[in-house]
Amino acid sequence: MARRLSHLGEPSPTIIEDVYARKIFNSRGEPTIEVDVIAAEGFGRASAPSGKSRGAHEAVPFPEGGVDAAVAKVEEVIAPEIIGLDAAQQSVIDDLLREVDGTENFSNIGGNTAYAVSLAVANAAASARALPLYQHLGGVACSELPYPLGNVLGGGKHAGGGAPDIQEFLVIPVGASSVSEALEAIFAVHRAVRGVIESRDPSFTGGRGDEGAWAPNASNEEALDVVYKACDQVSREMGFEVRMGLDVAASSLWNPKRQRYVYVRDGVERSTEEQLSYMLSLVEEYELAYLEDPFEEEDFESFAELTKSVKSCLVCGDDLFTTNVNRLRMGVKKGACNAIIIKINQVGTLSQAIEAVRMAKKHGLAPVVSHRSGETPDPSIAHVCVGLGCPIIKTGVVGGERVAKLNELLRIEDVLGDYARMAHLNL
Ligand code: 2PG
Ligand code: MG
Repeated sequence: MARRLSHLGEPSPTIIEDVYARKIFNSRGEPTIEVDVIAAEGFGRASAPSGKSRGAHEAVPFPEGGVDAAVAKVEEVIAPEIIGLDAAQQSVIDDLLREVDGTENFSNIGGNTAYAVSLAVANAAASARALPLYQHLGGVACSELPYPLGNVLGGGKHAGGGAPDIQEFLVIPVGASSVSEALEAIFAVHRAVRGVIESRDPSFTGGRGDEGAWAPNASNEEALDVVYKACDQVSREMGFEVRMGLDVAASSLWNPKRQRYVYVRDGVERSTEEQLSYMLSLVEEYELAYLEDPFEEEDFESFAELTKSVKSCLVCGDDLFTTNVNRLRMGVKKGACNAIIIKINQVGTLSQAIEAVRMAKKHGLAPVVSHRSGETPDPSIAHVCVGLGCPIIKTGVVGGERVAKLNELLRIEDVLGDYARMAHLNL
């Protein structure tokens, strides 16, 4: 170990002494990678989530050979490079990961491998500095907390055949004045949704999709009505507004040959123009506060058309942007979206995600830090969201791996005490 000094030439508590990787399992029971980073005076761990409805422009999750190959890459290729470096220099480590990989999309070492190393390094640096990760990333002035955006009913690729075509029916408690109040509201809506489903379908088995959202045998319209009713009920009970959102995940519905959005459950096909007017009608009828991926991932123009036609609704790009600054730059030029999903493993490293957040804020897009459908109990994204000052966290409602992030927000709120305040929502 030759390089044991920090970049200031002093002995540093954040110097990386060892890196270790292992295979663990995510919430779907699929294998994934976990990385431990041991710094001179700290320890960091992170594990990678996995998407099911992935964007075409995302980083490749694992190298050829899967998780076993990823673990071997960490030990044989990555560890020797980063041992001796300073974990506090996140961008140096992240640049190195890209260099070691040598491809545009992390197809050599895997985006999830890069994710786990990058975030474990950040956690190790925070631990060595005796700071929570959000403060390591955002500094001492960091005190704004995000609104939770969680799905209470689901379909699409995250559920079975009888469920709606729209992937996620989301709720956001825009009127909450604290995280604890916000969480009470989303859990109440989740419960209320079950009640409304059962009142309409006594044979409902209580089945849930990948992210813990109820997966009923229901058309898209029935599902929209159920969630709208539950939001209304809980808004009245709680005394503040809880609004509805959707993740259409429209690339999963798009049939490029037919040039149509195919809604299998509803037995309906829509052209791009019809999809636009359908989306506009949903925003109006259900007073949507949030609409993610309403069009397929290459159709920047329709995103722009919708964005300029709605008021008090965030039009968010997930598969459209894949947390990638080059895609975001295209979106900004065309006026597509006023919000962007930030999923670190879509690009691989924390530094690249930070760059996307900065660019989004500069151009007035709300960054929404997000989980994946296959998650681990790793709570790091709650810290990333607070540390980077993002106003919304999309991390599901129930399920241990989702609640892990929400409970971490409660801990942060508790520690901040009187300094805690909710972020500003441009709604
Ligand atoms: C999405 C996500 C998370 P996946 O589309 O936004 O909800 O799904 O992780 O399967 O891409
Ligand atoms: Mg999405």
